[in-house]
Order: sequence, then C-alpha cells, then structure tokens
Amino acid sequence: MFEKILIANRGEIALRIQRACREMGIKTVVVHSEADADAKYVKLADESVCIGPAPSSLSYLNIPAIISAAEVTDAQAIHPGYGFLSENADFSERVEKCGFVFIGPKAETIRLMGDKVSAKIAMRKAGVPCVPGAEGALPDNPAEIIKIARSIGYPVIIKAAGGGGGRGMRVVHTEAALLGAVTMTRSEAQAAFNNPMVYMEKYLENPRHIEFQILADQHGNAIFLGERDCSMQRRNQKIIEEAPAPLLNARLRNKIGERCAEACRKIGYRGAGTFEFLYENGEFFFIEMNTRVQVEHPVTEMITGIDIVRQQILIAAGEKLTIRQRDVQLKGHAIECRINAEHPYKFTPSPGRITSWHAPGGPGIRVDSHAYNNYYVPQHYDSMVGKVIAYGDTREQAMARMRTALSEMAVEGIETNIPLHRELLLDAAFMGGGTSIHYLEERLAKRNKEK
Ligand code: MV4
Repeated sequence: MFEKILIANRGEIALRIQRACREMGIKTVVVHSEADADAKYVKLADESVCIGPAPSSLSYLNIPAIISAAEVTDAQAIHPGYGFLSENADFSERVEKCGFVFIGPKAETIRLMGDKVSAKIAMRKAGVPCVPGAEGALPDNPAEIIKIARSIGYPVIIKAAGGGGGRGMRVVHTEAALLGAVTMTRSEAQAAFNNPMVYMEKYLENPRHIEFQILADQHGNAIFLGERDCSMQRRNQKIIEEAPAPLLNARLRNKIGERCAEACRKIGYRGAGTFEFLYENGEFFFIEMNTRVQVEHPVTEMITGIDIVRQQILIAAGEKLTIRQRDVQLKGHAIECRINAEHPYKFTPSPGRITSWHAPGGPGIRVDSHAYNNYYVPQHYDSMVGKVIAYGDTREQAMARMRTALSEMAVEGIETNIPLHRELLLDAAFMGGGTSIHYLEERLAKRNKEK
C-alpha cells in the first residue's frame, strides 16, 4: 500500500480524500493555491505545498508545479479528485511517466472517454445501449448530413466530440435549421476544444439523467454499485442527487448495471467510473462516461456501505476487488443537496467570509464540507461549499430527514442556495417520484414570471 498520497484538488473533496487516506494509515500531501493557504483541509494534511497564485490556471491546473510537489514530498500516488486535472489524459500520462501512480484509469482510457465519439463507439461495441444516431462523426457532405438526420428523425441534437457535460451542443427541430446548426456547432467546437468533430443523435425531449457507478480493478474484475438520479439540475449543474433512482425496478437496474460492468471488463477499465444515461419511457441510453470520482458519490456510499474513495486507492495500488457483485446490496435511500455560495434564485456567486456556519446533524445525516465559522469563500473557484446527505430506510424518510437538516442549517455572511433546497424538498412533483432534467429550469422560469 502507498505510504503517502498527494491530493491535487481543493475544497470538500480534498478533505474527503484525506479522510480515506487517514483511515488507511496513508500520509497526505495537499497542494494549494495562495487563496487556499488558510483552509482547514490544508492544515489537517500531513504536509502542504503552495503551488501558485489563486487562479486555477496558475495553481490547480499547473501540471509541472503539482508533479514537483509530489517529487519534493516523496509522494507515491496522486489523487486528482473531480474537476481540474481529473480527466486530463496528458496529466495522468505525465504523472505516470514521472514514476507516480495516477489514482484513476489509464491515460488511453481517459482519452477514449474524453472523445465522445470514440466513447460511444466503444460502448456500443461493448453492449451498452446508446442514444439512436449515426455511428461516428458527421461527414462534411451536406447531402449526407441531411440524409442522416432524416433517417434518425427530428428533433436531432448536434454534439461536439470534444464537448461533454453540456458544452457544445445544439438541438435541431427542422431540416431548414440543420446545416446552419452543424456549421455553428463545428466552429464553436473548434474554438472551445480545438476539435471541429461533431456527431448527431436523436434528441430525447424529456428524459431523466441517471448514472451507474462502477468499480473495476486491474485484474479484470468489475462491479456496479447501483445508480443515481441526477435530474435536478440547472445549466448542467446538478443540485440534488439521489440513490437509488426513484421507481426503477431491480430487473432493469441489474441488466443495465451488468452491461456497464461487462463493458469495463472488455475495455480494461481501471478505477471508479460513471456511465451517464438518459432515461426515457423505461429505456436507458448511454451518453457519456466519467472517469473520475463524482461530487455525488456519497449517495451511493450511503446505500451500499462501500467507501468509493478507499476503493479507488486500493485499486490504484494494484489490489484485487474483494467485493463481489452479490455482496453489493442496495439498502435504503439517500439524497444529496449541494450547498452553493450563490443567490438562491438569481444564482449570482456569493463569495466572502462565512460569519456563522451551523451544520446539521442527527440520524442519517452526513455533511461533506470544508467550510467552518470564519472561513473565507474565495471567488476564484466553484461555488460549492459543501454537501448535505440524508439517508433513510425509504425515500420518504430520507426526504423528511433532509427537510429537518435544511431547517437546522444556518449559514451567515454569504448567500447560499439553502432556501431553494428547502422549497424543492417540499415540491409535489419531486416528492412524488422525481422529475425530468428540465423541471428545475421550468419551475424557476415560472417563478420569475409570477414575481
Ligand atoms: C442529450 C439530451 C437529449 N437528447 N442528448 C447535456 C449534458 C451532456 N452530458 C448531454 N446532455 C444532453 N444530451 C440527447 N440525445 C439532453 C441533454 C441535456 C442534459 C442531460 C443530462 C443532464 C442535464 C441536461 C440538461 C440539458 C440537456
């Protein structure tokens, strides 16, 4: 096992990774920017290295600085967390070339999944159900493009191969709008991702976003840990996630989960990963794979009892998975609310000093946060200051516990989205079994009209 791991991230996930390391008897090095020098998780780490000024491009994205930090502190492995360099294939490659273990998949796997066209081809070939569409990238020939769209049927969606997470896409409802949309998406994709390749899919009008968590070791073993419903989102930013997905039956869960695990075995996947699906009318359609630990991993941990970060570390150290699929028993229900430093309805960021931080507690409540009384939320990074996770025997109990937790929670000095969460936990459609990916934006639009 590793003696020392470097954590190339900040905030709550830097603290979460540290906790797993400490439990395993592994020493931690945290790298941080000048803006994060006083953070609690920096003080709690065994060692810390300042890698640059506040802007991420000069610190958390500074590959040479991070690798130098690992060298001077004698760390053996690097955990990238989520965001920042976590899905950067060049980073993982340089980490391994410098003799460290990258806690995540091989660079070639990150590269395969980073290109959404190659990811989809690989997954379709491995037996994962995909959104109907043309195999591969769109050709240049306009007549060909029109033919493909006709065969799929409108509406279609044009997506950038280099995109993902909602960046670089355009919905097309009519043939008249098709070629212009392809040209626009291509040039945006070229500018944003330095890759003009685009592909076409059938546009699903009202799906849910459901994702399967998998773990795969370096010895050909792979298991799935059930799924999460992440449909409650705004502008591709999830705000509430839950596990299991409401109203999903065990037969379909096991069928799709097993397809994901089998795909991992086939492509030689290593580490934790997430298969993102759109779910509509009882059917699953693969869209993307994430090769990192996700923000919402705790809801899966709560219903499986499996520590996903610990498993990432064990797998990276070359150990065999000791959990077999039959050992994975989903029990109860968990919901996560992301607490953001932002105006609850205008969504403007609200950095600054937290003058008072009262976190909730009690049965089934978990709070993953790096915030505390007098913590200063820097303006330079993501607005998330913590996550409240509620577990219960049933979805109703998890929701009731979350309502209690949110009523106890008091944060002063900055604005947060807690008032929005309190409303959503009383929303009839959400309480009644969940909603589509468009629900929150539609609800907010209605709210604005009424005001
Ligand atoms: C789609 C779609 C409908 N049909 N693909 C957005 C994020 C990126 N991961 C894929 N996305 C979508 N792809 C087809 N064929 C709708 C979305 C989408 C979405 C998906 C998941 C979560 C939130 C979303 C919000 C808007 C659009």
